[in-house]
Amino acid sequence: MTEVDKLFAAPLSRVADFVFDHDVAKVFPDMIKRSVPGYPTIVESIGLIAGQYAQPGSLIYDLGCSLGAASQSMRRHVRAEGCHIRAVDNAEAMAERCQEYLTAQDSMVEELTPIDVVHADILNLALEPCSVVVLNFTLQFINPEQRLGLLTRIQEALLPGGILILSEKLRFADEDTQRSLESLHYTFKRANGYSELEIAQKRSAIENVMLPDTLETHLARLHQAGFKHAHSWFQCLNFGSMIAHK
Ligand code: GEK
Repeated sequence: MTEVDKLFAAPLSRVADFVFDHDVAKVFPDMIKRSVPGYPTIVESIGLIAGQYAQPGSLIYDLGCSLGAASQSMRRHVRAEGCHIRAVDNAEAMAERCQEYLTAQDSMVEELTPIDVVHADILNLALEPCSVVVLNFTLQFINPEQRLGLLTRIQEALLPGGILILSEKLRFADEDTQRSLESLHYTFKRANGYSELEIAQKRSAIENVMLPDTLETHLARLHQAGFKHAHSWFQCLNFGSMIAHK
């Protein structure tokens, strides 16, 4: 069902801004695994973390779900009675394919947490009371000016004791650290079979679309959004994940 990512393999006369269309959806599982160091560990751990924090009878959100990897992991781990997962993405190609993947998971595994896939912009989505919210590499695609507003709405929707899991590509204020980890990230991509051309073209496609913040900016913003406590739980090269507690 999944194909090898060759989207940037041939020279392009003009590299357009990156969009989550049908071509991307087709190769997405291959693309994200070969591009994001630590992604499989993060996805598996999201299931474990959600399993610990999901409250009986509550809603769990996977915002910017793409093909639903985090949702699939949570469905395997959440054991609390009566939970429901809502996976949301504003890219039609992603939401459609996500639904197909989840239906396939349903037909193979019994008694999984029920889930619905919603094609919507998370900036306009009314959030219902929930115990766990996942933003797995989604916030970096949101306009920086709208990030605090979104996080505040998530904090307000969370039940007491609820958590947000926030994974992001990280930027580093210290220039040497930034250079070192960026260069190691390209080494990671080369080791996964991406050519210099693919790396360069992907970088120019994504640079106006995906705007990473520093870990310090994230933690300060989470506090500003009203979270009681926020901390990092994972980092691999320049990619990391945090938990924010209501
Ligand atoms: C995973 N979480 O595999 N509303 C809804 N969705 C959005 C919005 C928005 N405003 N902006 C971006 N997206 C996934 C991976 S990918 C990360 C997440 C990446 C969606 C966008 O359509 C895309 O599917 C996703 O956020 C980001 O666990 O490609 O690096």
